[in-house]
Amino acid sequence: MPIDATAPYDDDNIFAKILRGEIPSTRVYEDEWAIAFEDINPQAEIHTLVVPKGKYVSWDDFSAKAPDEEIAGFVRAVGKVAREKGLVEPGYRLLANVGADGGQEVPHLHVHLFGGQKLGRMIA
Ligand code: IU
Repeated sequence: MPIDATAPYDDDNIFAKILRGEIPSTRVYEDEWAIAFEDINPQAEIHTLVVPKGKYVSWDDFSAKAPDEEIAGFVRAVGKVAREKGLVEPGYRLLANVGADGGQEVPHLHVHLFGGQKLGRMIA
């Protein structure tokens, strides 16, 4: 079910549980600001989710409210995951779904990292 990006943060969302270690995940990266794990329903050869440790519902929430240090830490973490996966050459794609029209289903900000193949053009 797509979420309302303006709803208050829900501590019981699935990524909050993954961050707390209450639900297992295939964690491939962790630093002070973020974790990354493989998407359970991959849409590309490589489909990794990068999730900030801070409690932000969406990109909107994060970009409006997170301190600059946290934004920098998260953005750098996304780049590091892509580099560690060897994706800089040949390239990769980042995506953040926001709210109902964006098709966001999990109400904790996450950036999708796609790669490992030639990706087609897409809007939907
Ligand atoms: P979205 O941007 O909120 O639509 O993406 C949610 C993603 O989280 C989607 O690609 C799911 O396959 C993925 N996911 C997951 O990796 N592990 C889970 O337990 C659940 C969703 I629920």
